Amino acid sequence: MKILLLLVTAGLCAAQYNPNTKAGRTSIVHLFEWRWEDIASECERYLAPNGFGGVQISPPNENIIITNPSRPWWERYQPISYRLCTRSGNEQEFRDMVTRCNNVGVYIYVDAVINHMCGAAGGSGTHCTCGSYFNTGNRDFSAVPYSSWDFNDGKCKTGSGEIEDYSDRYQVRDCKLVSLLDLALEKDYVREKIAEYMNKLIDIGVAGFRIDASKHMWPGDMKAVFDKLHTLNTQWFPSGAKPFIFQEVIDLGGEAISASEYFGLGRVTEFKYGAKLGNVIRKWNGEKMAYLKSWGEGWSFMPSDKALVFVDNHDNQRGHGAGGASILTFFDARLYKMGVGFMLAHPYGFTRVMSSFRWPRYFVNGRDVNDWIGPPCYSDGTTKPVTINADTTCGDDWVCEHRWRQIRNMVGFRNVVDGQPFENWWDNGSNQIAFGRGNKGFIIFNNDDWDLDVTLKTGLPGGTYCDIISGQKECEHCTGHQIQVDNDGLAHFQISNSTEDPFVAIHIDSKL
Ligand SMILES: *[C@@H]1O[C@H](CO)[C@@H](O)[C@H](O)[C@H]1NC(C)=O
Ligand SMILES: CC(=O)N[C@H]1CO[C@H](CO)[C@@H](O)[C@@H]1O
Repeated sequence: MKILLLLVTAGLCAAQYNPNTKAGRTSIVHLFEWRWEDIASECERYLAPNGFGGVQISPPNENIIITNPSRPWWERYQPISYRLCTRSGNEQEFRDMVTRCNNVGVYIYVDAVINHMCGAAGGSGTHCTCGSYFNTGNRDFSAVPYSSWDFNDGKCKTGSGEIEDYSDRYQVRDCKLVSLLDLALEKDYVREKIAEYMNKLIDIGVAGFRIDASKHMWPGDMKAVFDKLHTLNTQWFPSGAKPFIFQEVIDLGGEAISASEYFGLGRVTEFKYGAKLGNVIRKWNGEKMAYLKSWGEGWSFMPSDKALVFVDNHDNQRGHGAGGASILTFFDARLYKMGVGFMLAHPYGFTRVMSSFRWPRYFVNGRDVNDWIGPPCYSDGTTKPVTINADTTCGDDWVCEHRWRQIRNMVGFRNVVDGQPFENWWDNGSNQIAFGRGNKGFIIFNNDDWDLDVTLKTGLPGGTYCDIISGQKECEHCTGHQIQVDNDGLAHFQISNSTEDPFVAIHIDSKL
């Protein structure tokens, strides 16, 4: 009996690392700033049929309305209460989205902003997305409610009350991050209020959380909150399933706080991944793709089963957060597709695909002065719906990288090769590389400035395969290049360095 209990407990704990996605669905997509109504439709019409496992959504709780600058995307990281109304929609629309997505097996992951409330200069009034009264002067957030007792003002030891020195772990966790009012998570009342919010979302049917600004909270305080969380809604999830937790901890090395302090609570965002991959694919700092042979822990990343990985996120694609200039984004589409293709083919980590809106980048002294611009919206600030063009791309400045053929088909590739070993590596000592995933899939890149022409062992059974980068299998036809694999698993590849997408990927489900 005792042993059984122990086993059950261990199983429950482990579930926080488990994304809770349906079997055979191995990636989630961040539909940054999308409206709930559009996400519900996207789950049904696109994400489910194409094998996406889930959606990370923008924060669903009430936030301050910022008018100078006009409605920046970052206003959603300035909570006013835990009421569910934002530019993405109201509670009714939120519930409808969760139900409709869950019903087609695409789960919802909430961006939970629990470290802080809005900025100290927010003022007082009802200029927020549900119209709840607040006053930053006396720390009154009436709709939670929080009062001055519930913030870390007395605990922070810096003169300004702000984080002044990132090498001091007490400052990083007890002081204000860019003036955001820092909640006292050591207080049971605050823990209760946060847990109440998260439990409401769990009961509605969400599958997990991205925990914003985790580095700025003590892991022990976070654990106390997570210990109060319900198990997932059994209408869609197995009994006893715990919410997936992935924590935003920016750790590029060399700071007081390391990602490993959070491994006990769930997965952690691996920010080294996109920063290093960007350097490799851009061929900066003497990097080359041949070095990717030891990608993963071999590059001193965190253990694969703790990592949430991504090529870019909503912060570092516009120069916020970690990463810097090397980060690949949709603005560098050709390199970006290679980067995302590599990520989705490689077994390391749990993968998140980015889906962005376009903004007019404008660099002054190396900094994008338009990095604040919010989602496509009407003059009254209402977020525009995501329109879908006849060719399946998105309109109105919604980029929809997840709908790009190369990226969508690689999400499928990852599902097909799930659990298969990384093998049959080849490289030319430079930027031509290839590898397989057991006998299920094979991918080859030419990021050199000359053509590739080589015969390689793929590990795949003999047959004719359709390349899922230049096209795909439709009925029994291939709309892209065909690759012949002989009975020994050998295949001949030719990739011109100036082709639109200098990589080729085949898998058993693309066999004709
Ligand atoms: C292909 O390589 C040639 C040099 O061999 C180079 O001039 C050209 O820019 C390359 N094309 C691309 C798209 O990188
Ligand atoms: C170092 C280097 O460039 N090695 C090889 C890369 O691949 C081509 C053929 O695909 C060779 O010609 C190069 O010598």
